Amino acid sequence: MHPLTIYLFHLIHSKKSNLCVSADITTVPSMLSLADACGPHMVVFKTHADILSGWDPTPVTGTGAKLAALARKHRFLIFEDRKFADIGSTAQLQYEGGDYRILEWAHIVNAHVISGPDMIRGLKEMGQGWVKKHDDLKGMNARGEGKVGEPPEERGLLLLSQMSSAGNLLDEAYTKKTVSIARTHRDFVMGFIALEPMNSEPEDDFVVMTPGCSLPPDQSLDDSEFVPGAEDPLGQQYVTPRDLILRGCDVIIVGRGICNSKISGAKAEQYKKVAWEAYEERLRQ
Ligand code: 5FU
Repeated sequence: MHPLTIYLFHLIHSKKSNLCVSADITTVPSMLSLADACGPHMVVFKTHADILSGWDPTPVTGTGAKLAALARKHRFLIFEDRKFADIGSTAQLQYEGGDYRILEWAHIVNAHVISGPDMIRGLKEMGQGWVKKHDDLKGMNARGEGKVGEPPEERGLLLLSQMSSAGNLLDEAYTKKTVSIARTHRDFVMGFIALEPMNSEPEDDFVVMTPGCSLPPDQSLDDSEFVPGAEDPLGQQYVTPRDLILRGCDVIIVGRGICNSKISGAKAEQYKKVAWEAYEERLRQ
């Protein structure tokens, strides 16, 4: 199993949470506050670095370092939803370079395989190179933890094998092809962004993280400006956390249902509880 997957499942069970909070907000201070407020309730924090204004690229003290410190404080994995899709060489530059230097702070990134499998090889070279460069941080225990129980310095990739948006072009043949490409890079590909489990061969141990997840408004709690329904006005399609977990997804990804709320920590806790109850129900079946 991929080392980050081992750590992820350790977190899922110790925090009783299958929740990934997606930071679909546009300033660095609000993104960091969201990570801090939701940290106790989530196992993964998903970012879109390129929608944030005020990104501080300074090594060691900048935005990436601040986010990494929160991940250590609350124990969660950072997933930059970069959706790489270019040729391998360009994807490597996008992963390592620019102001964001994603490689330094994101445990997980994702990619479309539209440009072919060599792009995965390119990203894998960078991810594995990063781990080698950080020998001191590499040692993991059996739970997949790094030093003092913190997230390990491993790097992993999720492939988009399905999407939640209406009319997307990822048909069944594309999904199957994506999974078969993933099988050739098990040492770097942790799993998929998908709407259902993708494991079908005995040796498959891919994780599935699923966006397009919402709860109906809760009168006692809900103060969101954006209350997700069955669809948003731009084709996002929503399913409840319970549905997703019962169909076998490992982690639910929730964006505006949490991050548009003034009480994002309480909303995260609400999503966590509903998903965890469904997970326990699934384990009993
Ligand atoms: F790959 C995908 C996908 O198929 N659907 C998505 O919604 C990614 N996403 C991301 O999950 C999207 O870019 C948002 O960051 C997030 C969902 O946000 P929402 O506010 O919960 O709809």
